[in-house]
Amino acid sequence: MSLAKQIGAIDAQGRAPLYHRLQDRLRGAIENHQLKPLEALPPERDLAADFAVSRITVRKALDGLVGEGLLTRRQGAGTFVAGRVEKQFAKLTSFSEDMAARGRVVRSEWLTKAEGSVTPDESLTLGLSPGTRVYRFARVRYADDLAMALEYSTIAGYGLPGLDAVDTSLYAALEAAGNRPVRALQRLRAVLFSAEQAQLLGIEVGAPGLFIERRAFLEDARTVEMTHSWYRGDAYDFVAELNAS
Ligand code: 16G
Repeated sequence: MSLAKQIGAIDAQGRAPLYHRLQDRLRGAIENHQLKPLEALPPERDLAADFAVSRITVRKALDGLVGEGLLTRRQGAGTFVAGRVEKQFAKLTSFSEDMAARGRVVRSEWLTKAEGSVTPDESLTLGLSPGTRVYRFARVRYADDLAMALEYSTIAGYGLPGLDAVDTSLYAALEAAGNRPVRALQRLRAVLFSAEQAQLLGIEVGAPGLFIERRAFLEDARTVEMTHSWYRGDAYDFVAELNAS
C-alpha cells in the first residue's frame, strides 16, 4: 500500500507551504506509530509520486524531520524513523557502546583535542596537584547522521599514554591503557541549549536538553575522568531501576 493511502494525503486546504504540510503529515504518523521506530521510509522519488509533490518538496520535509530528530539518514541505506535512545542511567557505559548496542554508527566531530596543565577547578574535581598534566577532549557526538550530544572531557594525565591514543572512543582508549573507570558519580539537570550549542547540534536555540556531569573513578579510587555532557532532550530517555531497600 502507498504511504499516502496508509497515513493520509497532504492537507489540501492548508495554507502552509507544501513541504510543511508533508512534514506535518509524516510527523503525525511517527507520533502515532503508524510509522514505527527504525522503520525505513520509501525512497524520495516514490514519496514524491505517492504524495503528488516534487522531490524538492519531499527533500525539504525530510530535512526538517531529520533536524527535529524524528528521522535519520544512513549513507547508502536510506531514511529511517529514529528510535529514541533508552539509556540505563545506572550503567557505566560509553557513548560508543550505547550506540553500537543499537546498531547505530558512531562518529565524532572534534572541537578540542589538547594537552595542558590542570585548572584550579579540574584540580579540585580530579584531585590532582596544580601543574599536573591533563588531556582535554571536546566533541560533537553523532549516531548515524544525527548530532546527539556535546561532550567536554578532562582526563588525568596518567590515564592515557598520549593524546593520539583517543580515536573514536575515549573509554576504549582508557581501557587499552588499563585505566577504564569502574565507578562514577553523575549529576543531571534540564537545560535549554544556547545559540552556540544549538548551532553545533543543528537544533533550535532554546531546545531542551540534559546536562550530565560525570566523575569517574578507578579501582583504587583515583578520579580519572571528568566529563560535562549536553544530550539532546528529544533523543534520550534515561531509565533507572530502583530498589526499595
Ligand atoms: C558517555 C559518558 C561520558 C563518557 C563517554 C565516553 C554519559 C552521560 N556520559 O557519553 O562521560 O566520557 O560516554 O564515550 O553517559 P566514548 O568512549 O564513546 O568516547
